[in-house]
Amino acid sequence: MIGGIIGDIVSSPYEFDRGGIVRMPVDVEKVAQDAINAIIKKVKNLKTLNIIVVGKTGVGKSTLINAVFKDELAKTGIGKPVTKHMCKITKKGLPLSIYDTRGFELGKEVQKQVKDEVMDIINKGLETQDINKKIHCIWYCINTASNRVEPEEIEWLKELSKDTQIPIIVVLTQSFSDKNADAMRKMLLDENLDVRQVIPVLATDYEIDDEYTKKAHGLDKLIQIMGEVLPDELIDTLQNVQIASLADKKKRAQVAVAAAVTAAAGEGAVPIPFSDCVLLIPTQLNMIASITVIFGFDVNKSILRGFILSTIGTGGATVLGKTIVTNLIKLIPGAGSLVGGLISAATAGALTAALGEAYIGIMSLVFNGEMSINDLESQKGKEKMAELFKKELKKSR
Ligand SMILES: Nc1nc2c(ncn2[C@@H]2O[C@H](COP(=O)(O)OP(=O)(O)OP(=O)(O)O)[C@@H](O)[C@H]2O)c(=O)[nH]1
Ligand SMILES: [Mg+2]
Repeated sequence: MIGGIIGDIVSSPYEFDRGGIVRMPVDVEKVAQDAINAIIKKVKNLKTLNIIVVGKTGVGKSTLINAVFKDELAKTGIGKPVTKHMCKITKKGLPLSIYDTRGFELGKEVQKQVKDEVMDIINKGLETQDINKKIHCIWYCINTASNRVEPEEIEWLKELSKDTQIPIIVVLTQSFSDKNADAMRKMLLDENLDVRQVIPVLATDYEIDDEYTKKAHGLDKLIQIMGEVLPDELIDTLQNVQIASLADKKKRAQVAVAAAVTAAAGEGAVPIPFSDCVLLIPTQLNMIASITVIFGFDVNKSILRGFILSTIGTGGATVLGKTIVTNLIKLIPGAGSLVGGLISAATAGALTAALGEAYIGIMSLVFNGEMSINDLESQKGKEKMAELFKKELKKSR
């Protein structure tokens, strides 16, 4: 009997069954609070990602930034001038700084200043030896719609890649014509530039005429390449702040699930008295916290409480561990039954995997706008969570 068992919050002391086995009912409130604490700690520990965005005025830098990162950063963030032609955009609580560079279209003299300022910012970051202060990537934006790339831009791209070790990604903005984008990409590739990728992007839908709108595209590719060029320490940050690729968030979240499954299997053969805690031990809490951070949503305690209750369904004093676990196990094909009051390593792993996948499923629905974060607190949201968990259990091995 899982799902919908939304009983009172249990905070009672140990109970004994007829065999004298100690049962420890789960204190859902405490578990939810522990999960929130774990999330807060993880967010606090995220390293700051620093990106320089270069490109002539009007190429679509701000549009790109707003489409890739959460909170409409270019619109709502605070822009602080750090040099004559560079503005650092940040937002409280977001582990991200964008250096927006301007003036590259204003002739040779200003171009030289911009170049010097970029190098200066890069070198200052390097001097600190602090990952939170270093520049991790440069997005060099060129407008596809302009149909041309100035020789000075090619020249600078060559200089930049020669003078720094920072990965450079060329973003071909406003690529509403695939043909033009392909031609420009090919032309740039022929220059043998030392850049990581040349990616055509349309950051937001583009209405060509009343009948035809070109859909936004290319942002997922940009995130994928970012995932490849950034050091591992910054991948959780990237996923936390990006809103452009669900596939990449899921992939990263599944890494967290796999790690938890391995750990849970290692902790397997859990004695049944504690089995209603088995899903709530630090391994699973940590997994849920990791997935939350990767998705980057503001998940509150009430949502987590709902998730716990609607998946493992504990909480009611009438529903004790053995019943829950026995019923959950019945859903897992080939898991057998409880033997000697222990659940096997495989079962512990399967339960953990199902819990993680169900949570990823819920987060994905929110990402796609099929549910809102607030919906998760409603009865409908809880039913959805229970349904996903059940489905995942049935899928397992
Ligand atoms: N539909 C659509 N319009 C875009 C896109 N990128 C840029 N634009 C439009 O191009 C114009 C300039 O875009 P911005 O993002 O402000 O360009 P910017 O590079 O930030 O410009 P500056 O801040 O002046 O340097 C705006 O009117 C945008 O709406 C896109 O991907 N899709
Ligand atoms: Mg702008």
